[in-house]
Amino acid sequence: MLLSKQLIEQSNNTLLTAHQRKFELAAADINNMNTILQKLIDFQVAIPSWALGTGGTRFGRFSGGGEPGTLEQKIEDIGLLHALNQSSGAISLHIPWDIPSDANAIKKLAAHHHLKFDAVNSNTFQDQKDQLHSYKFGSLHHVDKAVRRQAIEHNIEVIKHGVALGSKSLTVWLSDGSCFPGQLNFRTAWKNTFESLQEIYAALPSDWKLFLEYKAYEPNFYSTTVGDWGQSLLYTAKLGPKAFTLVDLGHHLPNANIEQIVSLLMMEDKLAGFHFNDSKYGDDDLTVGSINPYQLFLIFNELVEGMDAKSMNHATDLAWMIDASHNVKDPLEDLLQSIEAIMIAYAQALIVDTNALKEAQSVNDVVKAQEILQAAFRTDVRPLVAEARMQSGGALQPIQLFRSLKVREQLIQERGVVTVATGL
Ligand SMILES: [Mn+2]
Repeated sequence: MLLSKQLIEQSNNTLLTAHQRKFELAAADINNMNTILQKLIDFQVAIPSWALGTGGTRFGRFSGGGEPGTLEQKIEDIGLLHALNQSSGAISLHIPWDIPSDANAIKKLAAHHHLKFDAVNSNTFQDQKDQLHSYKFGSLHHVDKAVRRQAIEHNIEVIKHGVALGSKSLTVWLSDGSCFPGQLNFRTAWKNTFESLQEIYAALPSDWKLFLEYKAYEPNFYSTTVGDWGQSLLYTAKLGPKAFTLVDLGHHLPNANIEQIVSLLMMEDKLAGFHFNDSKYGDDDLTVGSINPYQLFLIFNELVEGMDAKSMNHATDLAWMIDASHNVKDPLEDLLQSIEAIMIAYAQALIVDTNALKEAQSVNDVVKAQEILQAAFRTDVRPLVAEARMQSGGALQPIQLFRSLKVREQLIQERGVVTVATGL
């Protein structure tokens, strides 16, 4: 289904007076409002093709109705999100879950919904039906060269799919690791992985990037071969200038200082971008900003400061993507909440008084530094985010409109109650 501009405008008109009152109040204290609004308008977050269905756990999956059963339907769903918030203008495909049968037709459909193709993702953490060798004991680090070869070829295949669609980057996340002490020789595993990555790196087109995502644990529980940002950076530094380290917020051990990691990766020009989500305990894949919005703000504060220090384009120089899963929510409503949380954290980072903060840091005024950061964090920037959304043609209240238009009910009518999206 398509949401007409007219429906969105009608809805905005009924909310306009209340919005303007809140916006003017918020705007009164902000100097460079137009610059901030333009940055918010430009900022786009890619939606992964596996986030449109209801997420599961290893104990069960409770599918909702009207889930997209095909790649075409997934693109339509992201088109709906983008129509509502004008901030979800890209899709990130997972191969082999979403192999396009006709790349040109898929490209056309995406363009019709004003969507671009973000990074393509390979999958060597599962065995596929027709696969010759198993990834039970890893893929790029495997002790058997034939398994490594198969995993390398798969990644090269994924690059080819991406080229056909206009993607410019490959994200590699490996579940390779070990569950028990003694299972692996760490150095052999590292060297095998590095040699495999070198072959994939060599197959990248000249304008492509390789993103290497790390994760502390799970599915392996004793060691992970790309287990933290140091290990990922070691690989990407040795691979070359087209290799970058990807930060997934849920892939750290508890209480890790992610904002510091981000800051240093940017300093080294090695930050690829983000997989956004939130977590309480581990890789929980919860809605962005649902558990620890202050951490998200602190990360964006480092991002904005670091990108500005290098004159980077906030919207295009790093990769922004959601990587979350939704056990108990409507996936589309959840994604709207995640995008909103990202935009709020970004807007708060944009209003930090950077000069005052530098001044406070230079004289060790710890209290002042905290006051400056928390003044931004405690500012209600929702009217700014809503204004940017309205100016770019989106809805002032996306979730409210999604519900009042009964979008999910219509999708269930179109697709049926029992539909299951591909993914985990
Ligand atoms: Mn991820």
